Amino acid sequence: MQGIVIGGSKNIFSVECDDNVTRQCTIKGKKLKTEDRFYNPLAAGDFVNIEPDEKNNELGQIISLEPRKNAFVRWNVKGRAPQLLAANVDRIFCVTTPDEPPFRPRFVDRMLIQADAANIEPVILCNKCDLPIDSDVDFRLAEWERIGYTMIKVSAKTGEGMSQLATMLEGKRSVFAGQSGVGKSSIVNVLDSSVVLKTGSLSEKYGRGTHTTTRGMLYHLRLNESLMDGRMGATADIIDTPGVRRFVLDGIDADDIILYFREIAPIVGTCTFGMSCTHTKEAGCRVLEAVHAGVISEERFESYERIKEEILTGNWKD
Ligand SMILES: Nc1nc2c(ncn2[C@@H]2O[C@H](COP(=O)(O)OP(=O)(O)OP(=O)(O)O)[C@@H](O)[C@H]2O)c(=O)[nH]1
Ligand SMILES: [Mg+2]
Repeated sequence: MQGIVIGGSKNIFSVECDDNVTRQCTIKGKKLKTEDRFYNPLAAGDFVNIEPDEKNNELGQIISLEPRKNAFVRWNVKGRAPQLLAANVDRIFCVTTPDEPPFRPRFVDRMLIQADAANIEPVILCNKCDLPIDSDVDFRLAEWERIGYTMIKVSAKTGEGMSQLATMLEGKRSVFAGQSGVGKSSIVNVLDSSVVLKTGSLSEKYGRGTHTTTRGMLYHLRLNESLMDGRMGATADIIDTPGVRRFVLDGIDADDIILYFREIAPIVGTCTFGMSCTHTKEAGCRVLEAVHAGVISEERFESYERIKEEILTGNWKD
């Protein structure tokens, strides 16, 4: 029988099966044949084949994993392996805030890079737009839009922008990712008022959020009709993920990182020294020229330099 993984830990997974029964499943033989490079063998959104338990219909064993359409991962520093955050999704919503927790544009840049590397369309979802927006933050948000990323601004608190978000989510499977405390679970609660996820206040001590959500989990939402112009029956699948303190890239070479900066990539290769240009000091470097001319923003260029450095040194900053 087939099913979709709703959530789970290292050993036990909730699988919503084709007969509409959600079973708690272990992996038969403890290991799946296909995947052993990941920290966790399965993620929310994975399709699996299971054998229901003969004695207890609420239990089962996972026999195999169906090939993934895509997977959103990050490098888990402590586990020293890539960690699956979600599988088989249509879009990744990179959730950020102008403040509370403090705005961290490089965190967003890394999520955008990892999404592009996985061939999944990223959307930047800026929550807490009820808070005052600093001019630096405003510039960065506008810059992402200028270079072609889809941006959506909402407030889970006031409801602003939520109809537009609901319309984008309808009929699709999306993942919410971002720092702890940006309001990922709060947004889910506003989209479907029959869902009540735990949300947490920001930790005073760190101003970073307290990791309220501890496991990635797939929800079948019934979007509130008030968000859909009174239309009932609109649905959306959302994978809510736990906030991470650091989003460390997985599987991207330092030399390739520049190609994931959408506004820089088309210029790479046009420098006088071609592909061997390091974009640091060469005469005839078209990338540096574009930075000086303001075609590429200094902020994004610095983000590129720093992320490249992080990959080379393994010294990842918050
Ligand atoms: N001002 C304001 N606060 C918000 C908004 N949305 C959420 N919050 C608050 O932000 C805090 C964190 O919200 P959560 O939904 O728990 O954040 P999260 O991203 O799910 O956090 P983790 O589960 O730890 O990753 C809570 O105190 C919310 O009430 C908003 O739009 N505006
Ligand atoms: Mg949460």
